[in-house]
Amino acid sequence: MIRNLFIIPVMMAMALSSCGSSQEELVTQKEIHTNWKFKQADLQEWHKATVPGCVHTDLMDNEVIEDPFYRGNEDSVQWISEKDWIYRTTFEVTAKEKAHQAIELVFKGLDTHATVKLNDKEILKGHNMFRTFTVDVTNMLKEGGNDLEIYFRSPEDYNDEQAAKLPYTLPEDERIHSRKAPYQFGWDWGPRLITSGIWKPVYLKMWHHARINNTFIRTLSIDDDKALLKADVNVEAVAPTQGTVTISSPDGKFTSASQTLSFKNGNNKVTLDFEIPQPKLWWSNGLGEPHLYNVDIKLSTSEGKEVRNERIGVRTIELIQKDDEVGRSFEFHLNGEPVFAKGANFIPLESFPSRLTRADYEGAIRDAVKANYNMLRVWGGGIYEDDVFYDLCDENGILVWQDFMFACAMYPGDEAFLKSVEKEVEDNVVRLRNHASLAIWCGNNEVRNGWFDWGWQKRLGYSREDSLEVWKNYQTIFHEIIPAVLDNQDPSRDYWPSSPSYGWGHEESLTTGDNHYWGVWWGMEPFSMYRKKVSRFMSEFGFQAFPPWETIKSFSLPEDRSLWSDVMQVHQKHPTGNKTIKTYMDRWYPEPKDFESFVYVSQILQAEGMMDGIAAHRRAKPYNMGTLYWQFNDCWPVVSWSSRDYYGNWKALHYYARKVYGQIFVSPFEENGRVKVTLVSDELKSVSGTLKLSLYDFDGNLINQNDHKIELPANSSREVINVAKNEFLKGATPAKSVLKAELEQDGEILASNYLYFALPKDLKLPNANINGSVEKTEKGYAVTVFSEAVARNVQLQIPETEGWWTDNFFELIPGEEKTVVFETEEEITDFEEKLNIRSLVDAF
Ligand code: BMA
Repeated sequence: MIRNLFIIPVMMAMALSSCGSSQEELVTQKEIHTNWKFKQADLQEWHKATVPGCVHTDLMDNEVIEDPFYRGNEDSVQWISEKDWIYRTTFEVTAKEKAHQAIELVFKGLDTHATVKLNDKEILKGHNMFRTFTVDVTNMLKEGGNDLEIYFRSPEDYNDEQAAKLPYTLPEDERIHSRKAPYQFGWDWGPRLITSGIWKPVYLKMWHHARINNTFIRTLSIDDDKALLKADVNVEAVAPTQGTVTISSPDGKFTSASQTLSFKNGNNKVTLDFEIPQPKLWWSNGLGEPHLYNVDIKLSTSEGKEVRNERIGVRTIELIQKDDEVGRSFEFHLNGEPVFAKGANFIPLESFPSRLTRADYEGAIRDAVKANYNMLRVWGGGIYEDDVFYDLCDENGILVWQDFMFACAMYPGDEAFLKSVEKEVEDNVVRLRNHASLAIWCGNNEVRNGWFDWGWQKRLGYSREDSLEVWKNYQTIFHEIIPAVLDNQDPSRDYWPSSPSYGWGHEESLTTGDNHYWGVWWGMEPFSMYRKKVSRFMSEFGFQAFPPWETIKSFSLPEDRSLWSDVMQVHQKHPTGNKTIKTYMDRWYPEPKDFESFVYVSQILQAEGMMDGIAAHRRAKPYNMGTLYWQFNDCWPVVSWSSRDYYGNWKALHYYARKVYGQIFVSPFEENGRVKVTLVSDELKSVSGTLKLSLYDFDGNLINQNDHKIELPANSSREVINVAKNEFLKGATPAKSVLKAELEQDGEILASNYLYFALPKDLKLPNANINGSVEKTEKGYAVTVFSEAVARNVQLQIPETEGWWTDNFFELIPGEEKTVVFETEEEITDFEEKLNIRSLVDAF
């Protein structure tokens, strides 16, 4: 008897596991992406539609409108968001599909005020493009054709209606009533293109018995021997049933953990602890490998199985804020190590995000990595990014600062709105919480700052009661609803209610928390103020530049190509943008000889000015522990603060960012009549080397050279040279001299940089006569250049060709050769004729 009892369960277990591989899938998914048509609600004609997509791109595909990015077309498409739109399809359901115990219709994203009908019956009303909507349609589907219709109400209409219900006006009230991407209503770098449509996948999810709803995997503790992890697996059952949940490693990196239990009808939470032996940690770019573990989460019941795969990183990430003599620190610690955050603010890559592809995201993250970023801030006026974005950040060691989507405005506080916000936050937290790259949740962008500093209450004539109510609604969203969802769904991360902590006019912005310093640009303060306005963490600051000439050509005709033309003004969204660029340019540079030269100089101006700021932040480590400039990218071809344009072309700033964000950064600078050199290291161990300082005149004569043996401590910033300027120059003319500073280790240059001793407009740069040779290489074309005199900001260009220069906007000292590669997949037969080379002196 005893033997039998013992044997039977083992045999059952064998039977279960042997059918494991052939077990049926519990869950099947079927996309509903074909046969879609759309029309303007008050017209008769139906057109073909693309799903996922949006009405603007559909209208373009049907040649109803022209490309809104071209010339001044933006204006001519404004009617679209004043209209209602209807999307419709018919999809087939087979008898086998219909036989599932549960069937859901899932909308990953409806933009925005959507009424959904299935077979003529209303099944959903949605008012939030950031949510996933799931409708139980088990008893509503027919075998054969099913009609699905979505009516999108004009977002402008909806906003007007909601605004009229309030006794006061909320700032930005033409957009804040809709939970919809704020930037689409127009921003100071973005066009006003307010989309409607099915912007994310729509599908049927069909299942038997039970299925996995979602998972939450987190690291509890790490030591050299092992990491302890916990997984919450949320299982939903159609009826009470037995099942097993298993966590395993598909590549044998850890021992599986499993639990068999009885599920009740509805939601069931299963918690499993598991251990990873000798864990390899996840590190951010520059500090080590962003190691990821594959984890399979499997649910099996007598009816079948469902397997989900997650990739997780073993790491700890904390925001450390400590009171000190000046204020309070703001620094991220990754696996216990303080990390200097280097990167920029990420806005949506597109005005029409539904047309983004994986390749678009790959290109963007690749360029962040190439410029030595380790952090991107997903800014609160855009969208919660696609899963692909976070996957790529995980794989590439890019930490993510994630804002919730609230920016530069106050928000309503009615029950329906708050409920919608709560659901949105929950959907996105659950979707993103397993990503190793996700470092922090942040409530909003500049909402608190705006309330206290931008004069809204006065301008909008608020009574005391109005102000109390609007502020109370703020508190409810950012200090009650969001923290409560995070407590429940992601207690593993820090929450920062609003960025910045104080507006840049406040003393505290320099001593406590994070800062958006806009004295340069908005305040017209000189770039040199960047050195004075160093805070604990710079989460925004920036300066505009024109996009590359080829990008300007893409949206303009020759007659549009001047600073004040109508078309160029359409592609400049800041109220005084071009004037501001010109004012700053006049301070530093002579008048460029033509518009194309102006465009080039605007990029140099941006790069040099921002370099001043970023270098100051880097030198101020550890007082300052992060610098995220405004802004990484663009959503259309425009003049903006970006360092990488809409087409992925690098402005000069992106090349400069790569240098200043290097693991080792050499920073020569002039201050109070003294020449100083600071060395910054982000390495976690000390670095030794030789600092080589070479002073040249513009003909390339070496005036002075000296070497200094350096021992640079781990994760530090050290001033290593501090000499009176006169003494340093040894009688050389400041306007005709340049210092090259290099850190050398065993014959290898770890980092280098240059310092000029006069403003660009006072420099006596001679004609450089840059020459070169070209060689075809595996990846493209290698160009070796040399010059007869010092050449500043050398730019190489191949017009009308897609490709990327491995370096650009660099300095050339006579007697030195520099080889850069134009990486391209194109065959360029007349490369040498096409190659344009210029340097700063050629612009005037
Ligand atoms: C910042 C951002 C954006 C804006 C940028 C430039 O404060 O948060 O609102 O685009 O300034 O003005």
